[in-house]
Amino acid sequence: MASSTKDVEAPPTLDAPLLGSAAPRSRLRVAAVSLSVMAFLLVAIAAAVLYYNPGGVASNLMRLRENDYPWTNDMLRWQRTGFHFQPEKNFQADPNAAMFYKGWYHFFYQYNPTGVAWDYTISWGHAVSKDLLHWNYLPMALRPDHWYDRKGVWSGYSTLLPDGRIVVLYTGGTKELVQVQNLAVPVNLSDPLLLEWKKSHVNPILVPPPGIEDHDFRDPFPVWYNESDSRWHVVIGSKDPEHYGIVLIYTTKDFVNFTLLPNILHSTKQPVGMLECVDLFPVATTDSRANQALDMTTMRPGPGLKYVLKASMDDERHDYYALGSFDLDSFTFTPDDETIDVGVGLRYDWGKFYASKTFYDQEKHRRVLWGYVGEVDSKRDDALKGWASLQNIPRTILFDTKTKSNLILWPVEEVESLRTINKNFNSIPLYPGSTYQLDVGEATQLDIVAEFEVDEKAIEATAEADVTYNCSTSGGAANRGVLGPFGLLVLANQELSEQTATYFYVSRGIDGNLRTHFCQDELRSSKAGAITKRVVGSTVPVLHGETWALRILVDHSIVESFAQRGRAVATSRVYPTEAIYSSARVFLFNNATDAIVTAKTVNVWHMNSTYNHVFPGLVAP
Ligand code: DQQ
Repeated sequence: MASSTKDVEAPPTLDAPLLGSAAPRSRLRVAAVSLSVMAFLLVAIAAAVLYYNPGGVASNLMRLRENDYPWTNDMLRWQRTGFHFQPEKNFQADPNAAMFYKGWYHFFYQYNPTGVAWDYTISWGHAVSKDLLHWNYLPMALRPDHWYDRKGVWSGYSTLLPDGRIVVLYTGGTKELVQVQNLAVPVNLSDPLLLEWKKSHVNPILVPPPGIEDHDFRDPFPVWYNESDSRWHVVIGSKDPEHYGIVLIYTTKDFVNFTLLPNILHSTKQPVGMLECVDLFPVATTDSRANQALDMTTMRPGPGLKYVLKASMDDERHDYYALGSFDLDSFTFTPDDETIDVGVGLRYDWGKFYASKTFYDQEKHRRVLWGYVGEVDSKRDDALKGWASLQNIPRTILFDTKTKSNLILWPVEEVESLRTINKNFNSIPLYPGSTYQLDVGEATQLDIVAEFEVDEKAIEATAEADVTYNCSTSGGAANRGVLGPFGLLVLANQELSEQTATYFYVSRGIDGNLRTHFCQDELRSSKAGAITKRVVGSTVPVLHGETWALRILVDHSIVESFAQRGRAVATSRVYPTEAIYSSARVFLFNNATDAIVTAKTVNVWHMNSTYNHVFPGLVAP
């Protein structure tokens, strides 16, 4: 269910600095004792302040728990982003698709208007933008105000139909928590802001069919329009009694009367559980059309096309996709490779990213992806901040015609318009075990593009190395190998005791083949406890003749990293305590034992802030 965060791991207890000379043990002991005394004093002072000042920022807290960090208001304020979409306050989650309508990008999202966590008041927030970056909040589109959505207006899709109509299909939680599907439409199609919405008087339009549990039937999505019989096909995620994920399909002519098709669109080969927020779309696979996104509603299967089936896995809270084919007669999806099916193979993002959806932007002929990036701090910290969760910077999606095995996810081109001061670095040799500070000033809002080369001689001299390497079990950037890790440390303090490391780690198999791992290490991202810190990542294809390429968007408490121009992505939420404001730095590093790595080019841009504000003349949602 939506209310829980299931990928939480126990925070590790690593405290060694990543690089540079370690302090002698005696000094460490003295430092540790002084730190403990200071920490104790800070906690005691904070507890006293809270106890005697119940009207203060943390008035709802009577005392700090053991792992609580004594955040200051300045620290918490810093965590709010500069160029990401954020409501003014409270909790946001699933993007509920988007559309371009009469000159505006409309964005809908799960929003709790009353608190910083998911609860049954979950609604549809609504905002508009001209450029996907500067946002105007509008009044909420849908609230839980009928019996069929009393326990929440859950996720769904907003769809612009080819005939100009707009429909919203969404899941409602009834009083008894049965998941039903509902229809809503804009009151006035000539209003570019689509300010008013009305729910259909025949809601609910669908209830769970026989054999489907009441709480396993959600997130409807109109995928396909069949001109020959004027029918829409609508898919809904579910799971079967054996815990295999399934995608149900209905047909409808009017979004009121539906027929359940006897076959199912897809059943997972592994018992991966409930499929949330199912998405299905075509991608062009030929070089001539490689830069072109395709509209699912009108595109017919044929040569030069593949289909992407994506589902958000409720059990593990990650978004998986599979590449495959689509049969319009049987209306079924077949993955190219069953071992890379949804739930077991490729992911949109190897970090924190969930409940994503795409929309086809007919204005710029591109497919755009949003997912929400939840918090990994404590509920108490969210209450102190007054807000929770972010949306990633929207990403375009294309098929990778070079590897033919993955998608390419890349920040929308509009983001580049936020770039201001640029610092460029070329041909910087990084010797084994070294760091190199990039002198860019305050490093809290950045777009970094870097390319690395690894010393050919070291690669040739390495017969076999780290065949079983895996980002998440590796211990992170401090764990040295022959050919890695190397990359960047962002949101780092001068001493590197706080840092988020984004890096490559090259291993070599006995067959001689190199394998590149792309990882993001959050283990030292904050000195605060009560934060989930992990090493995330996966392998990424690096083709013959290619350099190792990274792009990193740093925006206060979010780090979005793209390897090999978007073949693999990792997003992290991080909450530094020292590497903030003017103390945030960025470094290159090479922690390989044997290879010299050259940072061939590094471009660092400072990023302008965008606005998120109430649409002029309207009242705050
Ligand atoms: N969140 C929604 C559900 C969806 C889940 C409820 C995914 O409709 O399945 O807020 O995060």
